[in-house]
Amino acid sequence: MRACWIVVLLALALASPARAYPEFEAWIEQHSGRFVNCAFCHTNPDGPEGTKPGQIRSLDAAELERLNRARAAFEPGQDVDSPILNAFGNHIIQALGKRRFLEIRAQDPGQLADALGYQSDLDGDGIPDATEYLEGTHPLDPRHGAPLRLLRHNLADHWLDILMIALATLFGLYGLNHLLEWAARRADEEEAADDHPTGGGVIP
Ligand SMILES: [Ca+2]
Repeated sequence: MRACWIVVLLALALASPARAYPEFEAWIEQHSGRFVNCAFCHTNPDGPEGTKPGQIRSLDAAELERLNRARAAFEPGQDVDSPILNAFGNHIIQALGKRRFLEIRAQDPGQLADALGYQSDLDGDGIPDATEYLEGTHPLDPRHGAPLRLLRHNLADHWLDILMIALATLFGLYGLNHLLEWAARRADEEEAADDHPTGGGVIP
């Protein structure tokens, strides 16, 4: 009996650190209506368990060391660089600490956005990571975001380019219009000269 308990406890000890956190995935999908997978926070879209790149059984000794350091980062502000997490996943643990992260997971995964705050924008698309979490868009893909937010950001970011293109187009059209008018005038003048020749030097 004692041996059974040891086996069960050992299995739990080995299994629990490797588990992903599907509560967050489920919350994002329910809140945003968008489908997300483990790649929202993990290196591998199939999650942390397995032998594929970015999964636990593929890690070498140095990567396991980084993994263990990240797992022990219970307080915020520590250097977190877990090989099974992507930049957003590492940012969460670094910003909140694993203790607060696990509390949010148990209480309400929706609290994660406010806990992170709205300053960080890892992909630089103008949409804070926390907002992307709420809206189910990927915080590491600058092409993935609510279309209107991306449009506003792009307009604000590239207004000078857009203005220059608009001015170049206007000047181009203005110049083309004048060129066509000049060509038409020349054609009219040549036609008039053909209809009324000047007489070619005949002296009366
Ligand atoms: Ca973003």
